[in-house]
Amino acid sequence: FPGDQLYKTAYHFQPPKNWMNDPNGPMFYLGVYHLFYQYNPYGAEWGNMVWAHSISYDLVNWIHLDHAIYPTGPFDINGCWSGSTTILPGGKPVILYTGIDAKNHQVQNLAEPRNLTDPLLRERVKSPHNPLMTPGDDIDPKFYRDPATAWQGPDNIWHVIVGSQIKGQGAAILYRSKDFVNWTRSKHPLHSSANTNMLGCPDFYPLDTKSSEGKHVLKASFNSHDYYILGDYIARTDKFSVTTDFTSDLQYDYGKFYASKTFLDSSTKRRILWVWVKESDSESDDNSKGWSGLQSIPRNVVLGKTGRQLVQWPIKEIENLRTRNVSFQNKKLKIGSLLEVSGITGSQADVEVSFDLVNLKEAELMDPIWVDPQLLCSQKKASAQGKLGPFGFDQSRSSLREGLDKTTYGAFVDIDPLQENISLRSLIDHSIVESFGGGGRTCITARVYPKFAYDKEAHLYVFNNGTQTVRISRLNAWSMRNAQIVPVKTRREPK
Ligand code: DQQ
Repeated sequence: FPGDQLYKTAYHFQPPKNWMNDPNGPMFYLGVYHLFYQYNPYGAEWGNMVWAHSISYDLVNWIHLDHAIYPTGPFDINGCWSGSTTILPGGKPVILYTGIDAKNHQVQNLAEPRNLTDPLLRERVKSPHNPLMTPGDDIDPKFYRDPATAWQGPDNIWHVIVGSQIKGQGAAILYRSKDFVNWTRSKHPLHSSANTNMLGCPDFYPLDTKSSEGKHVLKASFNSHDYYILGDYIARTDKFSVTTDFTSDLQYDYGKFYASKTFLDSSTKRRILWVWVKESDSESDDNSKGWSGLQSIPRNVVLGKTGRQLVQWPIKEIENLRTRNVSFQNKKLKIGSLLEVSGITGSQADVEVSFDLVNLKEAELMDPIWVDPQLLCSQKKASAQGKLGPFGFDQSRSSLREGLDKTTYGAFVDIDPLQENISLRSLIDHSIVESFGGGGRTCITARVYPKFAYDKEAHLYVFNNGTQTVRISRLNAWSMRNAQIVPVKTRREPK
Protein backbone atom coordinates (compact mmCIF):
# COMPACT_ATOMS: atom_id res chain seq x y z
CA PHE A 1 0.00 0.00 0.00
CA PRO A 2 2.03 3.00 -1.22
CA GLY A 3 1.71 5.56 1.54
CA ASP A 4 -1.38 7.15 2.94
CA GLN A 5 -2.14 10.16 0.82
CA LEU A 6 -1.22 9.03 -2.68
CA TYR A 7 -4.83 8.59 -3.65
CA LYS A 8 -5.94 12.04 -2.51
CA THR A 9 -7.17 14.10 -5.40
CA ALA A 10 -5.73 17.42 -6.54
CA TYR A 11 -8.68 19.14 -8.19
CA HIS A 12 -11.73 17.21 -7.03
CA PHE A 13 -13.69 18.32 -3.99
CA GLN A 14 -12.64 16.52 -0.81
CA PRO A 15 -12.81 17.50 2.85
CA PRO A 16 -9.40 17.49 4.60
CA LYS A 17 -10.22 14.18 6.32
CA ASN A 18 -12.98 11.71 7.27
CA TRP A 19 -16.04 10.30 5.55
CA MET A 20 -18.11 12.25 2.98
CA ASN A 21 -21.16 11.07 1.04
CA ASP A 22 -24.14 12.79 -0.65
CA PRO A 23 -23.97 16.38 -1.92
CA ASN A 24 -26.72 18.33 -0.12
CA GLY A 25 -28.57 21.54 -0.97
CA PRO A 26 -26.14 23.02 -3.53
CA MET A 27 -27.01 26.60 -4.50
CA PHE A 28 -25.81 29.94 -5.79
CA TYR A 29 -26.47 32.86 -3.43
CA LEU A 30 -25.25 36.49 -3.61
CA GLY A 31 -22.33 35.63 -5.91
CA VAL A 32 -21.26 32.55 -3.94
CA TYR A 33 -21.65 28.83 -4.69
CA HIS A 34 -22.50 26.72 -1.67
CA LEU A 35 -21.99 23.02 -1.35
CA PHE A 36 -23.19 21.12 1.71
CA TYR A 37 -22.49 17.42 2.07
CA GLN A 38 -23.07 14.43 4.31
CA TYR A 39 -20.08 14.19 6.60
CA ASN A 40 -18.87 12.20 9.61
CA PRO A 41 -16.88 14.57 11.88
CA TYR A 42 -15.44 11.63 13.79
CA GLY A 43 -14.08 9.14 11.29
CA ALA A 44 -13.58 7.68 7.82
CA GLU A 45 -16.69 5.47 7.99
CA TRP A 46 -20.34 6.41 7.49
CA GLY A 47 -22.02 7.61 10.73
CA ASN A 48 -22.80 10.66 12.94
CA MET A 49 -24.18 12.51 9.94
CA VAL A 50 -23.96 16.32 9.78
CA TRP A 51 -24.14 18.77 6.88
CA ALA A 52 -20.62 20.07 6.28
CA HIS A 53 -20.40 23.32 4.32
CA SER A 54 -18.00 24.77 1.75
CA ILE A 55 -18.19 27.79 -0.52
CA SER A 56 -16.65 28.79 -3.82
CA TYR A 57 -16.64 31.67 -6.26
CA ASP A 58 -15.94 29.52 -9.32
CA LEU A 59 -16.99 25.91 -8.51
CA VAL A 60 -13.30 24.89 -8.68
CA ASN A 61 -11.55 26.43 -5.65
CA TRP A 62 -13.22 25.94 -2.28
CA ILE A 63 -13.18 27.24 1.27
CA HIS A 64 -14.39 24.90 4.00
CA LEU A 65 -16.60 26.54 6.60
CA ASP A 66 -18.01 25.29 9.89
CA HIS A 67 -20.66 22.58 9.78
CA ALA A 68 -24.01 23.96 8.73
CA ILE A 69 -26.53 21.50 10.18
CA TYR A 70 -25.89 19.11 13.04
CA PRO A 71 -28.12 17.37 15.60
CA THR A 72 -29.67 19.79 18.09
CA GLY A 73 -33.19 18.64 18.93
CA PRO A 74 -35.41 15.55 19.21
CA PHE A 75 -36.32 15.95 15.51
CA ASP A 76 -32.72 15.32 14.33
CA ILE A 77 -30.84 14.07 17.38
CA ASN A 78 -29.72 10.86 15.65
CA GLY A 79 -28.45 12.44 12.45
CA CYS A 80 -28.98 15.12 9.80
CA TRP A 81 -29.41 13.32 6.50
CA SER A 82 -29.80 14.50 2.93
CA GLY A 83 -31.98 17.30 1.65
CA SER A 84 -32.18 20.28 -0.67
CA THR A 85 -32.29 24.04 -0.90
CA THR A 86 -35.22 26.02 -2.29
CA ILE A 87 -34.81 29.70 -3.10
CA LEU A 88 -38.05 31.42 -2.05
CA PRO A 89 -39.42 34.43 -3.98
CA GLY A 90 -37.35 37.39 -2.78
CA GLY A 91 -34.26 35.21 -2.71
CA LYS A 92 -34.29 33.54 0.71
CA PRO A 93 -32.59 30.11 0.52
CA VAL A 94 -34.27 27.61 2.83
CA ILE A 95 -33.28 24.01 3.45
CA LEU A 96 -35.48 20.94 3.88
CA TYR A 97 -33.53 17.98 5.24
CA THR A 98 -34.17 14.60 6.83
CA GLY A 99 -33.67 14.33 10.56
CA ILE A 100 -33.32 11.02 12.37
CA ASP A 101 -35.44 11.63 15.43
CA ALA A 102 -35.23 10.30 18.97
CA LYS A 103 -37.17 7.15 17.95
CA ASN A 104 -34.84 6.64 14.98
CA HIS A 105 -37.64 7.61 12.61
CA GLN A 106 -36.97 9.63 9.48
CA VAL A 107 -38.75 13.01 9.51
CA GLN A 108 -38.44 16.20 7.41
CA ASN A 109 -37.18 19.46 8.90
CA LEU A 110 -36.67 23.07 7.87
CA ALA A 111 -33.61 25.28 8.44
CA GLU A 112 -33.29 28.93 7.38
CA PRO A 113 -30.34 31.34 7.24
CA ARG A 114 -30.00 33.55 10.31
CA ASN A 115 -28.55 36.47 8.37
CA LEU A 116 -29.61 36.98 4.75
CA THR A 117 -27.00 39.67 4.15
CA ASP A 118 -24.16 37.19 4.79
CA PRO A 119 -23.27 35.74 1.36
CA LEU A 120 -21.48 32.88 3.15
CA LEU A 121 -24.66 31.94 5.06
CA ARG A 122 -22.60 30.92 8.07
CA GLU A 123 -25.48 30.49 10.50
CA ARG A 124 -28.88 28.89 10.37
CA VAL A 125 -31.95 28.64 12.57
CA LYS A 126 -34.08 25.55 12.64
CA SER A 127 -37.84 25.96 12.47
CA PRO A 128 -39.62 25.82 15.85
CA HIS A 129 -42.24 23.70 14.01
CA ASN A 130 -39.84 20.85 13.23
CA PRO A 131 -40.52 18.16 12.27
CA LEU A 132 -42.70 19.50 9.47
CA MET A 133 -43.43 16.12 7.91
CA THR A 134 -43.63 12.70 9.55
CA PRO A 135 -44.29 9.29 7.98
CA GLY A 136 -47.95 8.23 7.86
CA ASP A 137 -49.15 4.82 9.08
CA ASP A 138 -48.60 3.32 5.65
CA ILE A 139 -44.94 4.36 5.51
CA ASP A 140 -42.07 2.56 7.16
CA PRO A 141 -40.19 5.30 9.06
CA LYS A 142 -36.93 3.83 7.75
CA PHE A 143 -37.96 4.60 4.17
CA TYR A 144 -38.92 8.24 4.23
CA ARG A 145 -36.22 10.73 3.37
CA ASP A 146 -34.26 13.14 1.16
CA PRO A 147 -36.69 16.00 0.35
CA ALA A 148 -36.00 17.51 -3.09
CA THR A 149 -35.98 21.19 -4.09
CA ALA A 150 -39.57 22.47 -3.85
CA TRP A 151 -41.41 24.26 -6.65
CA GLN A 152 -44.36 26.62 -6.76
CA GLY A 153 -47.48 25.87 -8.81
CA PRO A 154 -49.49 28.48 -10.76
CA ASP A 155 -51.71 28.92 -7.66
CA ASN A 156 -48.59 29.76 -5.59
CA ILE A 157 -48.88 26.48 -3.71
CA TRP A 158 -45.52 24.91 -2.83
CA HIS A 159 -44.84 21.32 -3.89
CA VAL A 160 -42.09 19.00 -2.76
CA ILE A 161 -41.29 15.32 -3.14
CA VAL A 162 -39.81 13.00 -0.51
CA GLY A 163 -38.23 9.62 -1.33
CA SER A 164 -39.96 6.54 0.02
CA GLN A 165 -41.12 3.00 -0.47
CA ILE A 166 -44.79 2.08 -0.10
CA LYS A 167 -45.96 -1.55 -0.25
CA GLY A 168 -42.60 -2.56 -1.66
CA GLN A 169 -42.67 0.00 -4.49
CA GLY A 170 -40.51 3.09 -4.84
CA ALA A 171 -42.50 6.28 -4.33
CA ALA A 172 -41.83 10.00 -4.76
CA ILE A 173 -44.36 11.18 -2.19
CA LEU A 174 -45.83 14.58 -2.98
CA TYR A 175 -46.57 17.25 -0.38
CA ARG A 176 -48.24 20.66 -0.78
CA SER A 177 -48.06 23.79 1.34
CA LYS A 178 -49.18 27.42 1.29
CA ASP A 179 -46.50 28.67 3.68
CA PHE A 180 -43.61 26.16 3.46
CA VAL A 181 -44.29 25.17 7.09
CA ASN A 182 -47.62 23.30 7.07
CA TRP A 183 -47.44 20.48 4.54
CA THR A 184 -50.24 18.17 3.41
CA ARG A 185 -49.51 14.85 1.77
CA SER A 186 -51.15 14.35 -1.58
CA LYS A 187 -53.21 11.19 -2.10
CA HIS A 188 -51.03 10.01 -4.98
CA PRO A 189 -47.25 10.09 -5.20
CA LEU A 190 -45.81 12.11 -8.07
CA HIS A 191 -44.43 8.80 -9.32
CA SER A 192 -44.45 5.19 -8.09
CA SER A 193 -42.20 2.54 -9.46
CA ALA A 194 -42.58 -1.21 -9.44
CA ASN A 195 -38.95 -1.45 -10.62
CA THR A 196 -37.41 0.09 -7.54
CA ASN A 197 -37.36 -0.26 -3.81
CA MET A 198 -36.68 2.83 -1.63
CA LEU A 199 -36.49 5.69 -4.08
CA GLY A 200 -33.51 7.57 -2.62
CA CYS A 201 -32.43 11.18 -3.13
CA PRO A 202 -35.16 12.10 -5.65
CA ASP A 203 -34.51 15.13 -7.84
CA PHE A 204 -37.24 16.65 -10.02
CA TYR A 205 -36.51 19.55 -12.37
CA PRO A 206 -37.65 21.21 -15.59
CA LEU A 207 -35.41 21.07 -18.63
CA ASP A 208 -36.48 24.53 -19.69
CA THR A 209 -34.62 26.69 -17.16
CA LYS A 210 -37.24 29.43 -17.49
CA SER A 211 -40.37 27.40 -16.82
CA SER A 212 -41.65 25.11 -14.11
CA GLU A 213 -43.78 23.17 -16.59
CA GLY A 214 -43.08 20.96 -19.59
CA LYS A 215 -40.39 18.36 -20.02
CA HIS A 216 -39.01 17.30 -16.62
CA VAL A 217 -36.42 14.92 -15.25
CA LEU A 218 -37.17 12.66 -12.30
CA LYS A 219 -34.01 11.10 -10.92
CA ALA A 220 -33.78 8.53 -8.16
CA SER A 221 -30.94 6.67 -6.45
CA PHE A 222 -31.30 2.91 -5.92
CA ASN A 223 -29.26 -0.27 -6.50
CA SER A 224 -26.05 1.80 -6.21
CA HIS A 225 -26.86 3.85 -9.33
CA ASP A 226 -28.64 7.07 -10.30
CA TYR A 227 -31.46 6.47 -12.79
CA TYR A 228 -33.69 9.02 -14.45
CA ILE A 229 -36.89 9.23 -16.46
CA LEU A 230 -38.03 12.00 -18.76
CA GLY A 231 -41.66 13.04 -18.78
CA ASP A 232 -44.08 15.92 -19.04
CA TYR A 233 -45.21 17.76 -15.96
CA ILE A 234 -48.52 19.62 -16.09
CA ALA A 235 -48.67 22.02 -13.18
CA ARG A 236 -52.47 22.56 -13.31
CA THR A 237 -53.18 18.87 -12.69
CA ASP A 238 -49.96 18.08 -10.87
CA LYS A 239 -49.39 15.11 -13.16
CA PHE A 240 -46.02 13.85 -14.28
CA SER A 241 -46.68 11.66 -17.31
CA VAL A 242 -44.00 9.28 -18.46
CA THR A 243 -43.88 6.66 -21.15
CA THR A 244 -41.49 4.33 -19.32
CA ASP A 245 -40.53 3.62 -15.75
CA PHE A 246 -36.91 3.61 -14.49
CA THR A 247 -34.78 1.21 -16.55
CA SER A 248 -31.07 0.53 -16.65
CA ASP A 249 -30.89 2.25 -20.07
CA LEU A 250 -31.10 5.75 -18.62
CA GLN A 251 -28.49 6.41 -15.96
CA TYR A 252 -26.55 9.59 -15.35
CA ASP A 253 -23.36 7.58 -15.18
CA TYR A 254 -22.69 3.84 -15.52
CA GLY A 255 -19.81 3.73 -13.03
CA LYS A 256 -19.33 4.78 -9.39
CA PHE A 257 -21.86 7.52 -9.01
CA TYR A 258 -24.60 7.85 -6.38
CA ALA A 259 -26.98 10.19 -4.56
CA SER A 260 -26.55 13.07 -7.02
CA LYS A 261 -28.31 16.38 -6.85
CA THR A 262 -28.75 19.28 -9.27
CA PHE A 263 -29.30 22.98 -8.81
CA LEU A 264 -30.08 25.85 -11.11
CA ASP A 265 -27.16 28.26 -11.30
CA SER A 266 -29.11 31.50 -11.54
CA SER A 267 -26.02 33.47 -12.62
CA THR A 268 -25.49 31.46 -15.82
CA LYS A 269 -28.86 29.68 -16.13
CA ARG A 270 -27.12 26.31 -16.10
CA ARG A 271 -28.44 23.14 -14.48
CA ILE A 272 -25.47 21.78 -12.54
CA LEU A 273 -25.10 18.24 -11.25
CA TRP A 274 -23.10 17.19 -8.20
CA VAL A 275 -22.50 13.62 -7.13
CA TRP A 276 -20.88 11.47 -4.48
CA VAL A 277 -18.25 9.11 -5.88
CA LYS A 278 -17.52 6.49 -3.26
CA GLU A 279 -14.32 4.56 -2.74
CA SER A 280 -13.80 1.15 -4.22
CA ASP A 281 -11.10 0.11 -1.79
CA SER A 282 -11.93 -1.50 1.59
CA GLU A 283 -13.14 0.02 4.84
CA SER A 284 -9.79 -0.73 6.44
CA ASP A 285 -8.04 1.07 3.55
CA ASP A 286 -10.32 4.06 4.24
CA ASN A 287 -9.36 4.00 7.90
CA SER A 288 -5.68 3.96 7.09
CA LYS A 289 -6.12 6.75 4.50
CA GLY A 290 -8.20 8.66 7.07
CA TRP A 291 -10.77 9.64 4.46
CA SER A 292 -13.43 8.25 2.18
CA GLY A 293 -15.46 9.71 -0.70
CA LEU A 294 -15.14 12.37 -3.38
CA GLN A 295 -17.48 14.70 -5.23
CA SER A 296 -17.40 14.57 -9.01
CA ILE A 297 -16.40 17.64 -10.99
CA PRO A 298 -19.73 19.50 -11.29
CA ARG A 299 -21.42 18.77 -14.62
CA ASN A 300 -23.66 20.86 -16.79
CA VAL A 301 -26.80 18.86 -17.71
CA VAL A 302 -28.92 19.47 -20.81
CA LEU A 303 -31.34 17.48 -22.94
CA GLY A 304 -29.54 15.82 -25.86
CA LYS A 305 -30.44 16.58 -29.49
CA THR A 306 -32.51 13.43 -29.90
CA GLY A 307 -34.68 14.43 -26.94
CA ARG A 308 -34.33 10.88 -25.62
CA GLN A 309 -31.52 11.34 -23.14
CA LEU A 310 -29.54 13.84 -21.08
CA VAL A 311 -26.05 14.99 -21.94
CA GLN A 312 -23.49 15.98 -19.32
CA TRP A 313 -20.27 17.91 -19.61
CA PRO A 314 -17.80 19.11 -16.96
CA ILE A 315 -18.41 22.78 -16.12
CA LYS A 316 -16.20 25.00 -18.27
CA GLU A 317 -14.54 26.61 -15.22
CA ILE A 318 -12.53 23.42 -14.71
CA GLU A 319 -10.64 24.24 -17.93
CA ASN A 320 -8.95 27.10 -16.03
CA LEU A 321 -6.83 24.46 -14.35
CA ARG A 322 -5.46 23.22 -17.67
CA THR A 323 -1.75 23.79 -18.09
CA ARG A 324 0.92 21.96 -20.20
CA ASN A 325 -0.73 20.76 -23.39
CA VAL A 326 0.03 18.02 -25.90
CA SER A 327 -1.99 17.74 -29.06
CA PHE A 328 -1.86 16.03 -32.41
CA GLN A 329 -4.17 15.20 -35.29
CA ASN A 330 -4.65 12.50 -37.88
CA LYS A 331 -2.42 9.85 -36.45
CA LYS A 332 -2.89 6.26 -37.58
CA LEU A 333 -2.93 3.63 -34.89
CA LYS A 334 -1.96 0.35 -36.47
CA ILE A 335 -3.13 -3.00 -35.16
CA GLY A 336 -1.44 -3.75 -31.84
CA SER A 337 0.18 -0.32 -31.52
CA LEU A 338 0.72 1.53 -28.26
CA LEU A 339 1.43 5.25 -28.29
CA GLU A 340 2.57 7.13 -25.22
CA VAL A 341 1.20 10.64 -24.78
CA SER A 342 4.26 12.13 -23.12
CA GLY A 343 4.78 15.63 -21.80
CA ILE A 344 1.84 15.84 -19.44
CA THR A 345 1.21 14.58 -15.91
CA GLY A 346 -0.53 11.25 -16.35
CA SER A 347 -2.03 11.23 -12.84
CA GLN A 348 -3.55 14.72 -13.11
CA ALA A 349 -4.88 15.33 -16.59
CA ASP A 350 -7.74 16.30 -18.86
CA VAL A 351 -7.68 14.28 -22.08
CA GLU A 352 -9.88 14.65 -25.14
CA VAL A 353 -9.50 12.15 -27.94
CA SER A 354 -11.51 11.25 -31.00
CA PHE A 355 -11.13 8.40 -33.45
CA ASP A 356 -12.08 8.07 -37.12
CA LEU A 357 -13.37 4.69 -38.04
CA VAL A 358 -11.52 4.20 -41.27
CA ASN A 359 -12.94 0.80 -42.01
CA LEU A 360 -16.43 0.98 -40.63
CA LYS A 361 -17.61 -1.75 -43.03
CA GLU A 362 -15.42 -4.16 -41.10
CA ALA A 363 -16.93 -3.39 -37.70
CA GLU A 364 -18.64 -6.18 -35.78
CA LEU A 365 -22.41 -6.12 -36.06
CA MET A 366 -24.44 -5.73 -32.95
CA ASP A 367 -25.80 -9.07 -31.80
CA PRO A 368 -29.36 -8.66 -30.49
CA ILE A 369 -28.49 -10.79 -27.48
CA TRP A 370 -26.09 -8.07 -26.31
CA VAL A 371 -28.62 -6.28 -24.17
CA ASP A 372 -26.40 -5.67 -21.17
CA PRO A 373 -23.33 -3.63 -22.15
CA GLN A 374 -21.76 -3.95 -18.71
CA LEU A 375 -21.92 -7.73 -18.96
CA LEU A 376 -20.50 -7.60 -22.47
CA CYS A 377 -17.59 -5.41 -21.36
CA SER A 378 -16.92 -7.59 -18.31
CA GLN A 379 -16.71 -10.63 -20.56
CA LYS A 380 -14.57 -8.98 -23.22
CA LYS A 381 -12.34 -6.58 -21.22
CA ALA A 382 -9.84 -4.15 -22.77
CA SER A 383 -7.35 -6.81 -23.75
CA ALA A 384 -9.86 -8.65 -25.97
CA GLN A 385 -9.40 -8.08 -29.68
CA GLY A 386 -12.46 -6.62 -31.31
CA LYS A 387 -12.52 -5.62 -34.96
CA LEU A 388 -12.67 -1.93 -34.09
CA GLY A 389 -12.01 -1.23 -30.46
CA PRO A 390 -12.61 -1.86 -27.63
CA PHE A 391 -12.78 1.83 -26.73
CA GLY A 392 -12.73 3.06 -23.18
CA PHE A 393 -11.27 2.52 -19.81
CA ASP A 394 -10.90 -0.84 -18.08
CA GLN A 395 -10.93 -0.63 -14.29
CA SER A 396 -9.98 -4.28 -13.89
CA ARG A 397 -6.52 -3.47 -15.30
CA SER A 398 -5.97 -0.30 -13.31
CA SER A 399 -4.30 -1.69 -10.22
CA LEU A 400 -2.42 -4.76 -9.08
CA ARG A 401 -3.74 -4.25 -5.55
CA GLU A 402 -6.07 -6.83 -4.05
CA GLY A 403 -9.34 -6.12 -2.29
CA LEU A 404 -10.58 -3.46 -4.70
CA ASP A 405 -13.90 -3.39 -6.48
CA LYS A 406 -12.67 -3.81 -10.05
CA THR A 407 -16.02 -4.19 -11.78
CA THR A 408 -15.68 -3.57 -15.50
CA TYR A 409 -18.26 -0.96 -16.41
CA GLY A 410 -19.82 -0.68 -19.83
CA ALA A 411 -22.55 1.23 -21.62
CA PHE A 412 -23.77 1.89 -25.14
CA VAL A 413 -23.12 5.27 -26.75
CA ASP A 414 -25.81 6.52 -29.10
CA ILE A 415 -23.85 7.98 -32.04
CA ASP A 416 -24.11 7.91 -35.80
CA PRO A 417 -20.68 6.65 -36.91
CA LEU A 418 -21.29 7.85 -40.48
CA GLN A 419 -21.60 11.43 -39.27
CA GLU A 420 -19.46 11.50 -36.16
CA ASN A 421 -16.17 10.34 -34.72
CA ILE A 422 -16.02 8.27 -31.58
CA SER A 423 -14.91 10.65 -28.87
CA LEU A 424 -13.92 10.36 -25.25
CA ARG A 425 -12.96 12.93 -22.65
CA SER A 426 -11.42 11.80 -19.38
CA LEU A 427 -10.67 13.80 -16.26
CA ILE A 428 -7.93 11.93 -14.42
CA ASP A 429 -7.11 12.89 -10.84
CA HIS A 430 -4.95 10.36 -8.95
CA SER A 431 -7.66 7.93 -7.79
CA ILE A 432 -10.57 8.96 -10.02
CA VAL A 433 -11.23 8.89 -13.75
CA GLU A 434 -14.41 10.55 -14.99
CA SER A 435 -15.10 9.72 -18.63
CA PHE A 436 -17.53 11.31 -21.07
CA GLY A 437 -18.24 9.37 -24.27
CA GLY A 438 -19.86 10.85 -27.38
CA GLY A 439 -19.70 14.43 -26.08
CA GLY A 440 -21.30 13.49 -22.74
CA ARG A 441 -24.01 11.11 -23.96
CA THR A 442 -22.55 8.24 -21.96
CA CYS A 443 -20.57 8.84 -18.77
CA ILE A 444 -18.59 6.41 -16.65
CA THR A 445 -16.81 7.30 -13.43
CA ALA A 446 -14.25 4.90 -12.00
CA ARG A 447 -11.94 4.78 -8.98
CA VAL A 448 -8.38 3.55 -9.36
CA TYR A 449 -5.70 2.82 -6.76
CA PRO A 450 -2.53 2.07 -8.69
CA LYS A 451 0.13 0.21 -6.76
CA PHE A 452 3.07 1.33 -8.88
CA ALA A 453 1.75 3.71 -11.54
CA TYR A 454 1.03 6.62 -9.24
CA ASP A 455 2.09 10.26 -9.38
CA LYS A 456 5.07 10.66 -11.73
CA GLU A 457 5.02 6.95 -12.45
CA ALA A 458 1.63 7.26 -14.15
CA HIS A 459 1.79 7.26 -17.94
CA LEU A 460 -0.86 7.89 -20.53
CA TYR A 461 -1.20 5.75 -23.65
CA VAL A 462 -3.51 5.34 -26.60
CA PHE A 463 -3.59 1.83 -27.94
CA ASN A 464 -5.28 -0.23 -30.57
CA ASN A 465 -6.15 -3.79 -29.59
CA GLY A 466 -8.47 -4.20 -32.56
CA THR A 467 -7.83 -6.04 -35.78
CA GLN A 468 -8.28 -2.95 -37.97
CA THR A 469 -6.30 0.27 -38.19
CA VAL A 470 -7.99 3.24 -36.54
CA ARG A 471 -7.04 6.87 -36.87
CA ILE A 472 -6.84 9.35 -34.00
CA SER A 473 -8.53 12.31 -35.60
CA ARG A 474 -7.53 14.55 -32.73
CA LEU A 475 -5.97 14.25 -29.30
CA ASN A 476 -5.70 17.13 -26.88
CA ALA A 477 -4.35 16.51 -23.40
CA TRP A 478 -3.48 18.85 -20.58
CA SER A 479 -1.87 18.52 -17.18
CA MET A 480 -4.20 19.90 -14.55
CA ARG A 481 -3.13 22.28 -11.79
CA ASN A 482 -4.26 21.76 -8.20
CA ALA A 483 -7.48 23.42 -7.09
CA GLN A 484 -7.14 25.55 -3.96
CA ILE A 485 -9.18 23.98 -1.18
CA VAL A 486 -8.65 25.70 2.13
CA PRO A 487 -10.15 25.30 5.58
CA VAL A 488 -11.46 28.36 7.39
CA LYS A 489 -12.56 27.65 10.92
CA THR A 490 -14.45 30.29 12.78
CA ARG A 491 -16.17 28.20 15.38
CA ARG A 492 -15.40 24.89 17.10
CA GLU A 493 -16.76 21.62 15.69
CA PRO A 494 -19.97 20.53 17.39
CA LYS A 495 -19.38 18.03 20.17
N1 DQQ B 1 -27.42 8.99 2.31
C1 DQQ B 1 -28.10 9.78 3.32
C2 DQQ B 1 -29.55 9.48 3.13
C3 DQQ B 1 -29.61 9.07 1.71
C4 DQQ B 1 -28.37 8.25 1.56
C5 DQQ B 1 -27.56 9.43 4.67
C6 DQQ B 1 -27.94 8.04 0.14
O1 DQQ B 1 -30.35 10.61 3.41
O2 DQQ B 1 -30.78 8.37 1.39
O3 DQQ B 1 -26.19 9.71 4.77
O4 DQQ B 1 -26.57 7.79 0.04
